[in-house]
Amino acid sequence: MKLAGIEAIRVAMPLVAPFRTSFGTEHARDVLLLRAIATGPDGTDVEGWAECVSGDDPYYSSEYVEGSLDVLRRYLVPALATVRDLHPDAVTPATARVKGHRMAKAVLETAILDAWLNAHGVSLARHLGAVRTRVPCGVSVGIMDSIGELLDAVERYLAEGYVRIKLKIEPGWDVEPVRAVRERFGDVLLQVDANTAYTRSDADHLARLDAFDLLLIEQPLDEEDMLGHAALARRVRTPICLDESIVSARAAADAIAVQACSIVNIKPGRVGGYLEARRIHDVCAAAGVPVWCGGMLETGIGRAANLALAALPNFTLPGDTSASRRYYDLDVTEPFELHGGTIDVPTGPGIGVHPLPGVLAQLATSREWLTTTP
Ligand code: NPQ
Ligand code: MG
Repeated sequence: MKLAGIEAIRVAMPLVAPFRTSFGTEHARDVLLLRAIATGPDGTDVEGWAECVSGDDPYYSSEYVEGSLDVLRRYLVPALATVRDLHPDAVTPATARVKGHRMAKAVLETAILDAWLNAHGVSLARHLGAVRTRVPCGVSVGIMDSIGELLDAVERYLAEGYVRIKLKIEPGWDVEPVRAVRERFGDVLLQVDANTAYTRSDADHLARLDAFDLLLIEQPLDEEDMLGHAALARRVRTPICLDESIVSARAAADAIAVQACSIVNIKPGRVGGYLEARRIHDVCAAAGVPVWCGGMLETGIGRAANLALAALPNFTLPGDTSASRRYYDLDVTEPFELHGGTIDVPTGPGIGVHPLPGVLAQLATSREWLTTTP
């Protein structure tokens, strides 16, 4: 396959409601999409689409949209010019000289992967090794101004059919909201996500969450504090799950080896793409560690690919793979909908979806061709 061009498209996506976490309140996403154009083996052109999960600001991770676009424009896309026969497996080696920037590398690899799969008529789900045609879905619920508001939100999501609730927590918003949700909604599958908001000295406090039979506590401590998580895992009964700390298959293997976590959240953007995400899945499966698919407020483009990943065998916990309307009134693709607590895994070639031209025309704020000239 020969690369003909890569276009960067930025799309303004207002959220249906503000989403508050320990690192800030989001009102909208400035989404970066890549559109790769390539010439397939039979001489006809194919498109590949992918979404970058960088936030507007470097508050969840060090990456952010302007930075991701900059490194794509200056380094990552030009690095592909040296590759003659472009295959998805060639993207990581071609860009390996660039340190970090995993979200930028992920969107590039995924756009090439989608184009290549489109050229070969193979779905991403099949390519990754999916074993399910639909996946059970959970929902992530932000920090609210009051317990009453939180209970109303959880009630709505349960009525929509979500099979698992994840509460965002931070110091001052943890034991009481968890208690309130547990008392009101009985034995619903429930977990919490701290996004690094606690320190090692909070271990006794976090152990109070043991009373509520949570599935897991996600990323309570700093992303670099692997041994702190191992110490915390010995102190609390609730399983520790890592998100921000797991940046590669090696990091996953190390975290498991030192018993820093017993469950792993996999986000392809955070780890450099779907191929590394599958390696993490395999490392965890071999160690008997369950995984689940995280979410980054994706549009239908990122959501479609996440559903394919979540259909792999060791994704045994419901993911943050919510329906389009959890985040957006108007999605860039045909909306993904929940039925019976599940979403169908796309079956078409590649990621199985593409942006609706009318929606893109309405929401795009800029379009730019990235040059492949080194
Ligand atoms: C998590 N996601 O699991 C993330 C956090 C998150 C669904 O809880 C812009 C960019 C907004 C990145 C909001 C969920 C974000 C973001 C939340 C990441 O930790
Ligand atoms: Mg998280």
